[in-house]
Parts: sequence; C-alpha cells; structure tokens
Amino acid sequence: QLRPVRRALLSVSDKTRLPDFARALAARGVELISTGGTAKAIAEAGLKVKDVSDLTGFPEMMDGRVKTLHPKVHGGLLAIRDNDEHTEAMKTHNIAPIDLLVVNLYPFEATVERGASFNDCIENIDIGGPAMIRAASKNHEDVAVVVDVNDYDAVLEDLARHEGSTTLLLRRRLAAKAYARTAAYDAAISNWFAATIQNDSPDYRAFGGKLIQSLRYGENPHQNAAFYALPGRRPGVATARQLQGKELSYNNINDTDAAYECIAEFDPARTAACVIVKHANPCGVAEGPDLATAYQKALACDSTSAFGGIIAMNRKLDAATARAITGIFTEVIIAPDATEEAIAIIAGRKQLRLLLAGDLPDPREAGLTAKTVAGGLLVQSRDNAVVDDMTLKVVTRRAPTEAELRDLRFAFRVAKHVKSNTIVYAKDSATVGIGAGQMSRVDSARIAARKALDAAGELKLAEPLTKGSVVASDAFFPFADGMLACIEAGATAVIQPGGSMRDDEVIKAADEHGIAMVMSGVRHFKH
Ligand code: 93A
Repeated sequence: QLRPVRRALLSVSDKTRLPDFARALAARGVELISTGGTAKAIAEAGLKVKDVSDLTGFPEMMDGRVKTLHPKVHGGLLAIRDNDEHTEAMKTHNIAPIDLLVVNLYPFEATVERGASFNDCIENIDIGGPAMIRAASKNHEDVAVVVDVNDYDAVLEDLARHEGSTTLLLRRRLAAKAYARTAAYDAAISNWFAATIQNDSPDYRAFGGKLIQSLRYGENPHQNAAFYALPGRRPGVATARQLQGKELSYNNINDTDAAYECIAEFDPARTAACVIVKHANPCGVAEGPDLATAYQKALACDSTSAFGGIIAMNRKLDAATARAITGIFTEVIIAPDATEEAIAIIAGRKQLRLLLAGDLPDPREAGLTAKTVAGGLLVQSRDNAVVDDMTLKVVTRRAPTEAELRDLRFAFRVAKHVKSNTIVYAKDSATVGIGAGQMSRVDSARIAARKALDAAGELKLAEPLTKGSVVASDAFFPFADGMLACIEAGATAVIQPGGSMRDDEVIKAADEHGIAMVMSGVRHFKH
C-alpha cells in the first residue's frame, strides 16, 4: 500500500509555497517535471527541473492550450504499476511513471469574479489540469494527487513518516478531494455559461431533465420558459399525452399540475372526484357517485372562478362529464384516461386541451420539490402526508358526527392543495367556500364565506352553503378570531393541526359555541 515517490509533475497557477515544497521534494531525491511558468519558478529557486516539453517532445503550443495533453504524461499517470500489460506498454512507448501530481487550476472562478471579458474567462478554463487530476485520482492506487496548497504539509509528513512513500489512506483522501475540486470547477464553468446566455430558453438539463418543449413564454410574456421532464415514476402533466387543443402554456402546466396532484388524493376505487383549479388553487372540489355529479358539485362552489379553469378527474373521463364540461369555457382537462365517446365530444372544442396521464400519482410517494431564491435553491421533501394516516384527536366537548367527520377529512384533504393561509368549508363531500393565499387567516375565513354567499346568490339559495358546513384550516389558529369567523359563516365542526400557544383559548371558544373540533397534528402549509 505504500508507494515511493520518485517522480513528480508540478503544474500550478497558484505558486504560493511552491519553492519550499519543490525543495523538500528535491531533498528526498524526487525528480521534478514541470510546465512553463511552474518550471521557471522552481528553477529560480535553484532547483533542478525538467521541462514537460522535453518529456513529451512537443513544445507547449496554442497559447499553452496544449502542454501536458500527451501520452507521456497521461500514460505515466494512468499506468497500473503491477499490471504486466501496462508495464509492457510503458516500456514499448518509453513512458516513465509519475508518482505525484501537483496541480492547481487556471483561476477560472477568480477571473469571472473580477469581471473579466468573455474571452478571458474562456481562456481560463483549464483543460489539461483537470485531465491530469482526474487521471491521477483514478489511479490513486499508485499515484498521489495534490490540488490544494494546504495539502503540501500532509504529503511531506507522509513521505517523512514512510521513508519517501505515501500511504493508500492519504492517496484516497487526496483523490476524493481532487474529484470534488474538478466537479466544483466544472459547476462554476457551467453556471457562468448559463448566466451568459440571456433571453434564451432557460436550460435546466443540468438537473438531469429532458426538454419536453420550449414554451412561448413564462408566467408573463416578457419571460422566457421551457418545460423539462425529470427522471422518475410520478405520472402527471409532464408525462401526460395531449390528445388535442392548443399548445400548453407555462401557467397551464403549473395549474394542471396543481389540479392533478390534488385529485390524486382521492382514491378512484372509493369515489369519483373532480377538482377545478384557477391560478394554481382549487376553486371547487367534490366527490360524487360519478364524475358528472362530482363536476357539478365542484362547479357549484365557485362557478365564477371556474370560467377558464383547469379540470382534473380521478377516473376515466366519460361522455356525460365531457358533455357537461364543454358547457363552459375551460382551458385544460386532465384525467388518467377517457372513453372514445368522451374524446369525440371534447374534439368538438378544438381549443380545449385534453391530457391523459395514464395513471394517478401516489400522494404518499416520497420525492423532492424545489424553488429558487435569490442566489440559491430551496429543496424539500414533498408533503406526502395524507389525512387518512393521521390520528385525529377530538379536543372539544362535542365530538363530530359521522357526517361531519367525513367532511372534515374531505376538507383537510383539499386544504393541503390550497395556498396558505388556507380555509376550506365543505359540506356533503364538496367544497362550499375556499379562502386561499391570504396573509391573515381571518381574511381567508371571511373571503371564503363571502364567496359562498355569492355562490348562494348565483344558485338562488336561501342561505349560503357554509351554513351547517365543516371547516379545515391548513395551520393552527393563532387566536380564536379566525375560528370565530368560520363559526359566524355557519361552520359546525373544525379540523386544524393544533399546536398554537393559545390552543386552550381556541378550544374554549369552540366549546362555547357547541362546535366539534379535531386536531390532526400535521400542518399543510403551501406557499
Ligand atoms: O491550457 S491547458 O488546459 N492545457 C494543458 O495542457 C495544461 N496542462 C497544465 N492548461 C494546462 N495546465 C495548467 O497550467 C495547469 O492546471 C496549471 O494551472 C497551469 C500551470 O501553468 P504554468 O506552469 O505555465 O504556470
């Protein structure tokens, strides 16, 4: 495992401590080979050094772009010492082994940092350096590689302790560090390149994605956009087949995704369900004995917002539902599948996009979500918590009735897919008021109730559907006021995570109004 160091190749842009290090190696009888500037610095320190061009028989050429890219160098780094064939090849081609590689790269990052020109940055992309580093690291069994001035001492100590040899442990540690360095170097180059391409389709192939389509524009017409598929099993808008309709826009894709993730919460074996999404928030969600009924119930929640909406279904789209949907302007329909008859009906609406995803994604599946922030990327595991897996704790004197409990679960299932602060009123397995995206929970409660009032007007009902409804809150009520606003709107039962400092106050207020409350212990923030 010990490998003697007899020959070293040094090629460094940062010449800090180089003379000392070279002197210490020379004192051990190590033969030094070096590139132009590095050789000059070593010679100036009064040490004997061989020029790499004397080794290769080629001059450093093309402004130094080609100096070490040669079999005499790479053969010396890559040859396995106790391999007969490799030894034979070394002999045939007169290649001598290189036991220690000392390289630090052209200062690409620093060049970018000081605002250098494009061409300057390009010239500072080191090619020969990383090639040697990667070669020596691969062959760490025989070769030690140093990419950091701070590791000079560790190498000298190892040599001193083992009579001029390095240990496998050190060589492995150095190799790991070396690959980290070339990876970071290439990442810096890639980021810089991406940033130089402006007003072009953003390229996220670096994340392992495959371009599905360049989009006409992003969230707004002055933004550029593209759609990538990521490797994985999750069926959805990225894997769906578009049967007809206009090209999907950025916002369509975002909304369709929100709709399909929401509808996936409803097991098709248990119930038919439909969700209508606008601006990435559900504006109506309902279960029903069949899709057509579920759609009508979902539409009744907020038929005004449903105009131009995105509709997702959890079962095979049938003719009756297709007919109902084509009654009002809709942007996108997504379902696992559709009957021939339903497809024929949708075909009558040329512009309407019909997507068939084949399958529903599993809401419990693990996975990641990401969001950019200025100068960074936020990554988290998906919210794969499902209300059916939660232990709902009754905290009030009155426990919810069976019907209330069913609707509480329904409302919390939907609340997970509504932007925070979220208040969802539900009755008979349908939403009857949705408050989304408000900075205050009280406002979400009031807005949802107001919308229910509007819907009652539209449907010519004597009182809003929130009367006798249940309500879900995606996070705890910090004060009683939010919950009192829900009670005022007519809610009789509440589901919320709990965990507020003032839970006691909130529970007391619920008891005073004869309200049943359950706590889920799980929060469903979505921003
Ligand atoms: O332009 S290169 O990519 N072509 C090469 O063949 C090559 N070999 C070593 N740059 C190359 N290097 C780099 O030169 C090293 O990584 C090091 O950063 C630098 C040292 O050059 P000098 O010894 O002339 O100062």
